[in-house]
This record gives sequence, C-alpha cells and structure tokens, in this order.
Amino acid sequence: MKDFENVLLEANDGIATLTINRPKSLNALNSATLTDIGDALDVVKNNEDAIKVLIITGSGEKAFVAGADISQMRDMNPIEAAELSKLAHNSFGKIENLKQFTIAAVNGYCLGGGLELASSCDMRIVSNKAKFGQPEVTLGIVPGFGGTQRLTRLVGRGKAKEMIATGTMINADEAHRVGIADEVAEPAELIDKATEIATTIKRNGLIAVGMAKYVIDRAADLPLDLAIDFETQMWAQTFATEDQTEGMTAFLEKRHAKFTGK
Ligand code: CO8
Repeated sequence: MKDFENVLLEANDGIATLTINRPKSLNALNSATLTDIGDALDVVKNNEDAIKVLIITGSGEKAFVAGADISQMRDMNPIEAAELSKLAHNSFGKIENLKQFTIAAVNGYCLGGGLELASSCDMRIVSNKAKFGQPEVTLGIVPGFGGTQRLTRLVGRGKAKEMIATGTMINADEAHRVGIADEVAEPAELIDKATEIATTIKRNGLIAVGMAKYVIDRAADLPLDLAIDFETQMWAQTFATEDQTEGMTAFLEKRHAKFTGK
C-alpha cells in the first residue's frame, strides 16, 4: 500500500492494519502524524473492495499512543491549538465515517489523544498491560480531540469526569469494567484476537456492517421513537441491495453467502 512517514498501512486478505509509527515518542500525535492518519484513512475508504475491516495499533511494545505531541503543543497559541484540534477531528471523524469496521488494538499506553483515537474506533481490544487516561488537566489543558465527548459516551458522565479531572491512569481490567475496553488479551495474543474478530466481521456484507455502525452511531443520542424510525429506514434500504438477496438465498440453499458489497 502507500508509504507514509509516521504511519504504516498494510493490507492482507481483506484486513488492513494502520500502525502509528513514532515509537521513540511513544507514538505521540503531532500534526504530521495526524495528517498521515487522515491520508491513510482515505486510502482505506477508497479501497472498499480490498479492505473490509481496519485494525489500528501502535508501533513498539510500550505504547498505543501516549497522547498529542507535547513538544509541539507547548508553544502553540490558541489559533494553532484550534488548528491542531481541527486536524485531529478531521482524521478521527474519517474513522467513524468509514463503512469498514474499525478495531483499536491497544498495545500499551493509551493516553490523551491516544484514548481519543481509540474511542473513535468501533471496538477496542486491549493488552492486559495497557494503561488508559486523559491526563490533559495535568498539563493545564482540557481534552481537545473529542475526549470530553466520546469518552463520556463510552463510560458515562461520572467516570469521564473522574478520569478527566484526576488525570490518573486506569489499567486494562478497569477499562474493561467501565466500558472502554471490549476485550482484554495477553500482549502476545492481541493482534491475533483483533484479527479473529476482524475475520468474522469481514465475512459479512460491507453494506450491512457499514449501515449497522452508521445507524448505531447516528441514532444513539436521538429520542427512542426517532432512533427506531431511523433504524427502520436503514433496514428497509438493505432490501435494495444484492447482498440481501445473496445472504437470504445462501441461507435457503444451505451454503455460505458470497457478498459483493452491492
Ligand atoms: N508527547 C511528546 N513526547 C512524548 C509523549 C507525548 N505525549 N509521551 C512520551 N513522549 C516521549 C518522552 O518525552 C520521551 O522522549 P525522550 O526519550 O526523547 O526523552 C519518550 O517519549 C519516552 O517517554 P518517557 O521517557 O516519558 O517514558 P516513561 O516510560 O518514563 O513514561 C509515560 C511513559 C507515562 C506515557 C510518559 O511518557 C507520559 O506521561 N507521557 C505523556 C502522557 C500525556 O500527558 N499525554 C497527554 C498529552 S495531551 C493530549 O493528548 C491532548 C489531546 C488534545 C490536544 C488538543 C490540542 C489542541
């Protein structure tokens, strides 16, 4: 696939892996890395035929992403801070808007912008050595890449406020208990576990998977009657796809479906 300076993008048998690759800085997110993430996500979006699921992870054994790059941020003025935040929102928004399902394979420190990146993914499979936190207040700032919002939606207001106001880290078991982590794995088994889930998902039709994540994300904060109505519209639309005919025909013919994403 395409080469980037700060991330690696590889694809194998329908599953792409995007690795944040600045291990000397614990994969901290500077502008160049956020730009590379956005560009790599465009490649994923434009290759729906070849890529059905995306795994996002960090390079090295220590960190998924240890936050936004503090050495870049220290001397920024408010306008530059807003630009950096916009850059991150643009890239993280692309993750949510992909049809492809996204899995964060959290291999180590997942702090600040790192937790905000992981929170933008559809699922989080985490190493039992991973540590999670929003330490921004310890630096005199607040989360600026969506942390006050996406973390709150994952764990509820009380826990989000506790994590953000204390700035302290929680371990993988606690992250699992509060709903940040969907599964916890041994470090050596993390990518295999993420790949196993990705393999199950990629067998399903990309349209149905993409629509399911779209309706879950878009309708989550609507009143229930509107959300149900939205789901009904999406459900009805799947009956206009070849995948629906193929899925149901395959069931009736007692064979595996061959979805084409049409
Ligand atoms: N930015 C820049 N460099 C970093 C970062 C970071 N976030 N994290 C680690 N590094 C660098 C260290 O400076 C060090 O570099 P060097 O070897 O050149 O001295 C290298 O990575 C290794 O780190 P440590 O030596 O500190 O490793 P330790 O094992 O001792 O500690 C920790 C690991 C606990 C993860 C520690 O590095 C740490 O606390 N890092 C900072 C974590 C943090 O505060 N993250 C939040 C940053 S703020 C943020 O993400 C805000 C997002 C919203 C921004 C909105 C902007 C508008």
